[in-house]
Amino acid sequence: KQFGIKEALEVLGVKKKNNGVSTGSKWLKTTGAQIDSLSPVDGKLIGAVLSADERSYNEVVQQASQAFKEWRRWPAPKRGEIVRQIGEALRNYKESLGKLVSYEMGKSYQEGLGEVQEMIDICDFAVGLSRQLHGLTMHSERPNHRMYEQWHPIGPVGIITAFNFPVAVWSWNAMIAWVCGDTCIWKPSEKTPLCSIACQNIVQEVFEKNAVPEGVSCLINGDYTVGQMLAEDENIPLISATGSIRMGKAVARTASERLGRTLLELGGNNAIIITENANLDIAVRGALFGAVGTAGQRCTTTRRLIVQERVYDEVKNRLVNAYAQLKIGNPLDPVNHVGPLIDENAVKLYTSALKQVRKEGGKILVEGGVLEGKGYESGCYVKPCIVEAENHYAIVQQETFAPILYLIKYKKLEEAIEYQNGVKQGLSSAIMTTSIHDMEKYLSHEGSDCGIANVNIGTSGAEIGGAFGGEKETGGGRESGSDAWKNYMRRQTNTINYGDTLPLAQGIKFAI
Ligand code: UN1
Repeated sequence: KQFGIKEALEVLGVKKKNNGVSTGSKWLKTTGAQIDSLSPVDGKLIGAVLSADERSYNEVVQQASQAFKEWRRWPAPKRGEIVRQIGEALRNYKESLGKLVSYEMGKSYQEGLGEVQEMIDICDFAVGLSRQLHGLTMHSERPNHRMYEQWHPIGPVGIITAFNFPVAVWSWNAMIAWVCGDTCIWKPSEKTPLCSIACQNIVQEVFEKNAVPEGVSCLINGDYTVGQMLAEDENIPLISATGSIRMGKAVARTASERLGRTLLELGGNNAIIITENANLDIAVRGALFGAVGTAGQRCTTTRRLIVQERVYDEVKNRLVNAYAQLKIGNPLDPVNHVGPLIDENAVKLYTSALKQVRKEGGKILVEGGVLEGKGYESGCYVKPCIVEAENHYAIVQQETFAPILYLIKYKKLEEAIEYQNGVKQGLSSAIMTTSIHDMEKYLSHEGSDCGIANVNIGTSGAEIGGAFGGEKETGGGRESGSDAWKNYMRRQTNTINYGDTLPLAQGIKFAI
């Protein structure tokens, strides 16, 4: 069965062989390694891109720095108008781009469309924001003085993204950074390079129509060594990185060495607490999508289910039944719920996690395994599974990017919250309850310690309007909505004396 991938690639201007380094209209010569993009859906080669080498990297940074000098002079609402047009273009390309995301990354077509919708939403958000980049005014302690703060563009921003949201996470960063007056240099995941080519083409179409300076949108494909170049580079005042904790620590270490800023959105080990009085229909549905959606490869995926002992068996049975009905297969086929993992290495990590949890004493409730045979030729399809476990198991403490759900029993809410917070990561969390008491306790200072805490909603599927990110080893960064834009600007405090004397602050007397 054909799902229109060929047509989508054509519409998006993605070729068999693509140069992976661009400053906008220009695609730069490079001697960098070729990255082949294999689809986890059927194992076939979709196309290839060339990585950046040192020379093309330097050219990109120079162009982005030069473009910044001009772009920052465009009035913010004019920059917003450009982003508005990108949102329009994305509406036109939604089906094609959603298809490419699904085929190159392996998430369902529905989720591919959802990802493009997130891009459209952040464009809309950024357009409004372009008229609201406001600072505060304060009262000076000195007579005839005025004090205020303003926000200025910061410079070229480095954006490192992961394979699991190959287009949306870039857009959260780029659209906001652009209305803020920054230029962007995107280092996409080497597992989903073709998505980046498509995005660059869409943006370029808009930029060209509006004579946006060359270098406002730059692309540098490559592996971690290219990301490392960004982290080291003093010309890049801010690095926004999404991915593993290991990657985030490396980026943070390198960037902090030169006192560069970082915005990190790293791993999660997200839990849902189900209390005894929860609406179990909502709870089970929320847990199901949270655990198996995107084949467990969201940083917001539900990895742990912490269930009150009185409803434990019922939740367990309902989930086991639901898992039995899951259809695993080609994510472009709308009958399937679960697609493949990203590659064979991810399958290995999944298999070894299952082995380890068994060794630690976990009891398998829904058996896992790698699927073989017709439709599963890529070797990347695995069965979502459920394991009865204890929170302290070493493997439960880790984030395995796969559909493995750990069930944990509790008696008292305090204990459940302790389990939930008792991991190194702090991204997303949820409670399923109808008790106001439990809900408020969960949301209070002694409740969830995560960046996201939901009630009667699963852990994944956050809207772009809120600030997205988490605490502890998740990295502390906040992207997307609310006032996350402040990360992409520099703050300046200004005090103006409009009198004809010079009173000093703190009443200091200094006279000759
Ligand atoms: C990610 O997995 O890196 O909340 C981002 C969600 C999505 C974004 C996930 N809106 O699940």
